[in-house]
Amino acid sequence: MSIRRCDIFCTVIDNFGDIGVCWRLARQLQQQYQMQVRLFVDELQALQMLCPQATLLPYQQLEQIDVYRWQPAAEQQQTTDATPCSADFSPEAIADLVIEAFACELPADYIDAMATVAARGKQPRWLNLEYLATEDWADDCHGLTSMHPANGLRKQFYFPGFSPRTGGLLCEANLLDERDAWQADPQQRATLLQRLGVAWDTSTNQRDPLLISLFAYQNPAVAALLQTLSMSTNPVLCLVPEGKILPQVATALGCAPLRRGDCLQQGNLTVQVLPFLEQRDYDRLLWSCDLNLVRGEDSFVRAQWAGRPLIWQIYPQADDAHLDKLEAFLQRYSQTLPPALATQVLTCWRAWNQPDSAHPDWAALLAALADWQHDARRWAETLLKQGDLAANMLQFLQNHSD
Ligand code: TRH
Repeated sequence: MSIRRCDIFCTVIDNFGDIGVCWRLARQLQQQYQMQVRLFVDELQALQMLCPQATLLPYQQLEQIDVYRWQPAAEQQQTTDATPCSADFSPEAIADLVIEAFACELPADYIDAMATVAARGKQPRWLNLEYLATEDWADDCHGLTSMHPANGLRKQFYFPGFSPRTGGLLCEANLLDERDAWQADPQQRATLLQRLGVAWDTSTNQRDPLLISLFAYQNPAVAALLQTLSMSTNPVLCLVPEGKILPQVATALGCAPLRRGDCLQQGNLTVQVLPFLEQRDYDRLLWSCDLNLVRGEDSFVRAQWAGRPLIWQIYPQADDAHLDKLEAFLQRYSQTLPPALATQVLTCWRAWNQPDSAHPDWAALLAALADWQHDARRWAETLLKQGDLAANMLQFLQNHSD
């Protein structure tokens, strides 16, 4: 069955990762595979953060993708303004591939239409795109099928992950070439930073400061990190896109609440607050920095593709379930590092995620950045060997066609 049309349903739980992944996948399926894509999102404000040309209108076309606002059933019960989604949910309009992201519940009338299409002979393919998995169990869960109790429609579970038996990671076909071209041309970085209002002087022969990006949830560990950076022998420039970490950065620096554009100096450290960037610019920022502190899911994956050292703050879950996920990733990642560096990375990542659990030597980690750089680049190349998520997904659909 050739897949020409894809419908992606996304609910924004909180933050930007859900829509970040769906928007990226939608664009890739449209641009690389010329699919006709409809993207259904319940919170257009979140999309607007990543894609400033998005509006709050119930329908719009963005980069050749039809974007609709929809309200999942659970949300409809909580509001008096349950405006129906304006998209066509007739059986003729149902896509060949239906992706429900992160187990969001498809509209009942949409499922009914899928059942009608199935009764006519061929069920649309239905995938539940899961959250990123780092643990081994994902190998066995990837691709499992569940049957709808009422109408027998089959849905398969698709797990992004780090082993060849999972679905891989989102990565556009030209991403690493674009990254390489960017990293080979310091002028591009200078132009980006100037556009973002960062004072970046390329005219002198002075050494560039160490460039760090900081995207994090609330995190008390930031104080010790910033203190170490302020005592660095070389200048450090830490760029912080607006977000949840700002109050703790302000406390650590002993200053008034921080706002976009603010720039503060402490010792050899300069901290500058950036606006939240358009999603493509955020990639470019990651490519530009010597160290990226990232969080959640999508920025974590993008920082790996950047081929630069990274520190991950994992999305916290109930009962500390996220810590197993963190350790599973660290197991994979640290195996590819020289032992001394691996120990530093393990300690610092653990301390970043559980400030009382470990005593990080941030200074030692920073001193190892140049070595880590080579490994970070190699890691990205290794990951690419398992293929990218969109290509793997289409292959999966072909291999499991019924
Ligand atoms: O925003 P997040 O914390 O999202 C999280 C995770 O996805 C988590 O798994 C999920 O359960 C939870 O949300 C609900 O972090 P994440 O995943 O990195 O998503 C951020 C997105 O924002 C990503 O697509 C990158 C993008 N981004 C920009 O476009 N511009 C920016 O300036 C920044 C800092 C990020």
